[in-house]
Amino acid sequence: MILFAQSAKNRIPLKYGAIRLEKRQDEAMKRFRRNRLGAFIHWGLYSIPGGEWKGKMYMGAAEWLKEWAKVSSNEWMSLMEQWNPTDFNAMQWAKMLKEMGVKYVKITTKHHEGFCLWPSKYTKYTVANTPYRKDLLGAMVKAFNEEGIDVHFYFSVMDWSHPDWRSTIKTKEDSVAFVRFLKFTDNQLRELATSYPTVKDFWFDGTWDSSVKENAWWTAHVEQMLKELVPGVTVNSRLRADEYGRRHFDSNGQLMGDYESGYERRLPDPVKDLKVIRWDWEACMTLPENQWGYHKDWSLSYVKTPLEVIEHIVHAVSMGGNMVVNFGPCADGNFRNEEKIMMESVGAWMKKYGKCVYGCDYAGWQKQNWGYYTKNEKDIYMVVFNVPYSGLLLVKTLKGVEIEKAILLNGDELKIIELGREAYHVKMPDDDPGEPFVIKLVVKEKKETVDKYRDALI
Ligand code: H79
Repeated sequence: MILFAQSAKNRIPLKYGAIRLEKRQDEAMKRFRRNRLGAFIHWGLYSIPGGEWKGKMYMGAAEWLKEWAKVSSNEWMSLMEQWNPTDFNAMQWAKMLKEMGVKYVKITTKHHEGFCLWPSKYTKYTVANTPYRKDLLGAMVKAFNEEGIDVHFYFSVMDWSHPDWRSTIKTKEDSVAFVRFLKFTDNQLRELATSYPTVKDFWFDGTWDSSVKENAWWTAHVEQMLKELVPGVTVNSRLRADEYGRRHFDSNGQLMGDYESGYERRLPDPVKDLKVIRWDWEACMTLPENQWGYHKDWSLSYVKTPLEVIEHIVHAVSMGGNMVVNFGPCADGNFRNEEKIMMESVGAWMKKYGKCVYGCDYAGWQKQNWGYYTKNEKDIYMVVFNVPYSGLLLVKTLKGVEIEKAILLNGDELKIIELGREAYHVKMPDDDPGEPFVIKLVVKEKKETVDKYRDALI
């Protein structure tokens, strides 16, 4: 593409930049892409206080409570004495998530606080040293895999529990400590990769500090190490920095890691931001405005409805991205009711209409206000969220593409009215489905279409 060709001329040599210029096309990456819908699980010591510390409720993200309430690491880690999720049932979690229709789950193996859900031998702050004792991560990996759900590991590089963690390197001592810290992190990552070899992805967080940016070599090394240890593994862009301290995209504007992971609690604009289709990407979102871990009081911010979550999922897929919906289970091992209802509602919709999500991609057709297009091979899906008063859904095809049929997923055919020059009306079904629904367009290409991936802005 033109933009790549231009930058190729001015490309500067980088030691720790992108290791490839195009999307990965191997089987493991195709699987990551096909999966499209995932769930996040944020579960750690922060799930115990649930946003409340010494009688005071904090509105900030519950998993950052240690920071908001200025709790010392020792005091925070003493929460481990209360860690005993007796209601935790990995098979039940796997079944619930399977019902929701997610194809993969991203689990917080270790969040910023430093508490490990697996019995790491490199720190005492693990589930093994709590009243619960058993390996929670291992139980989840096993149960999810048994249900055919891929497991991805969330891993925070920033570790508030570790004496050698530094956000900035100011002295020689800092630098020596940080080298030890990187060694410790390597050990934990190697431990995760070898103890749970079915892991499909590592999703890094807590990598924004200058200490990490100044050690770009280490981010490149981790990507390489994990890829050697786990064939096919995918790694998010948030891990990576180049030697100029550029993150996600290197100094030549090329994506580092396998997919872009900057869309946190937001999505690209379906018209203005079509550039995202040039790389793989994954967005993640919370149900409240910004709560990842369990927070006792969900009245403190707006909570998304199932309808909104379904729209976010389709929105992401329509632009060639994945969507990960977050859940923050309670410390006792139960999901809150709002989350259970969300899983069920999304699942019911995915069961009926998931065809427009799994394995689907950007269709290249001009977005219309009734909803989104997705595409699977030759089939185009219209995912209708807003029904116009006229009951007529405007469709503009790509040049040289003709619509032969418009059919509901139950097989009913809809009336098509040709308006001329690649424009059509598809007539709403007589009975309004009363929920977002899907129309499959069977299309015929009159001739080779050349502008499939045109950027709407150029
Ligand atoms: O795990 C969830 C969040 O806890 C974590 N990522 C998701 C998946 C996350 N929280 N915040 N961030 C990521 C972004 C960090 C923002 C920061 Fe800052 C801005 C870090 C440093 C400057 C906010 C302001 C936090 C500390 C100061």
